[in-house]
Amino acid sequence: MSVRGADQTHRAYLALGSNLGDRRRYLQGAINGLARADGVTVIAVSPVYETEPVGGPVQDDYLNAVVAIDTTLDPYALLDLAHEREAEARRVRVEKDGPRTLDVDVLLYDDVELDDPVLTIPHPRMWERGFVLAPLHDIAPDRVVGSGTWPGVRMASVTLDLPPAR
Ligand code: GSY
Repeated sequence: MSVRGADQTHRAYLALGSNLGDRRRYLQGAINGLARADGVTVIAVSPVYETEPVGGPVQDDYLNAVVAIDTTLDPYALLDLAHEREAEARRVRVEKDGPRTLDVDVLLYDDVELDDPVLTIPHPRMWERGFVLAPLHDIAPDRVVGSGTWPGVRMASVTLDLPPAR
């Protein structure tokens, strides 16, 4: 991977998901928290989708969305920031692929390809996940190959807001 100078801005896409508690509040809290971080500007927030759980135990449906950011953070610092947002939502890892207050995944970072034990970009399972592709297609159609309709994914009745300007 090569990432240019620290002040260079990179376009990244993050997937957000929640299926526990006040799902919309967790997603909006994550977006606002990302926007508060140094070196991050939230550029776009997708529509929200209500989605059937993929994998794991029987559990409630998720709300999923994707955000586009411009960032001077490198991919690893961005991953740390994603984990901080999950911790802020008091996410507890009880069961693999089980219900969660908040999941934040780094999907894309410019056209960087990265595969090591800490981080894989593009996200290795994103191309088979309608709950990622539908909202990503809405805000970055050029980054998605496909029809724009995916099974188990329907538009939710809630929306998310762009965060307040800093
Ligand atoms: O990988 C993200 C967490 N997750 C999800 C999700 O966000 N949405 C849906 N529909 N299913 C999921 N399974 C897992 S694990």
